[in-house]
Amino acid sequence: MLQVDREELGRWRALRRLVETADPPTRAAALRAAADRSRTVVIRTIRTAGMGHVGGDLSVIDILTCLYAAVLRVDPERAGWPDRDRFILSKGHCAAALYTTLAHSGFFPPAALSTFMAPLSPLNGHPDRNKVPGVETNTGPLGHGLPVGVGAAIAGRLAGSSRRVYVVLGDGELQEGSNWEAAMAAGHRDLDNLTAVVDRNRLQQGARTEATNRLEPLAGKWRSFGWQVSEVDGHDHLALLAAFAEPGAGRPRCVIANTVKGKGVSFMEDRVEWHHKVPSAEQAEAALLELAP
Ligand SMILES: Cc1ncc(C[n+]2csc(CCOP(=O)(O)OP(=O)(O)O)c2C)c(N)n1
Repeated sequence: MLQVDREELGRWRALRRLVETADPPTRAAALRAAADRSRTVVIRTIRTAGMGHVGGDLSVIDILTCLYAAVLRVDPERAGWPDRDRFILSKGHCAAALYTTLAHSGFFPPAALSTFMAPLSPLNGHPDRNKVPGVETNTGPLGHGLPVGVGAAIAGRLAGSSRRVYVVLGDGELQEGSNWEAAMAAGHRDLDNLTAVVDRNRLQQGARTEATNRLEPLAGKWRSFGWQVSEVDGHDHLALLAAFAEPGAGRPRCVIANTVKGKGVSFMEDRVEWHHKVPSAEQAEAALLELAP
């Protein structure tokens, strides 16, 4: 069973305090350092496992860093606290990015990441809520996270709780029709306790999203389903935080985060093959050098 890591927990609490109280440049620098550390760990984790989805991990890591360092009301010491916010990584193939962020928040020791996808490890290729503290729902089959998030938001409302639900989706994932049923239900019920974040890196497995099944005008689609929409640079931490802090309008919110698949490693950026290619020893070394020169 994975247990809280006290050292990481202390570090995470200090980061949260700093992000809350510091001036914007200091806040931005702290978030940048946290995200870069996570990128480095993701590369090492995937290299050790010999499997993973590095491109999508690197595109989503700034979003995850912002959520855990500044937005989500969670407590790694009480992972099941009833009024915690619920976070769902619907693009569950990017489990390495989620596990790294959870480990860096103190939910469990980062050393466990070296077992990613190994036989009997709790850190499976797709997240399992029964094995990993902090994981709220099992994901991997695309198109399920938002419907579950809608249910969780309705449940929160029925319970009279102030908790919020956040769901991170892939843009390729939006081609699953279940997302649009969920979006329609959330709009119909004015679920103002629900935030969807689209990791808009414009690539999916094997192709560009727009070549496979056009998503644009994406913001207009969400608006037409009754959502409040903002669009930001998904690698700009302060812009992400501003989007999450926007005053509500009594409707569900969608943040379209424009990102780059493979962000931070020049030879992986916006390259379709890095969806699930594993870096060689030399490539991993070059990537780590770019991330921490
Ligand atoms: C229902 C379903 N169909 C197919 C897959 C295989 N698959 C895994 S990742 C992926 C592409 C997802 O693209 P996107 O949502 O844009 O993720 P990202 O590019 O951010 O990694 C596919 C088709 C799956 N996991 N679930």
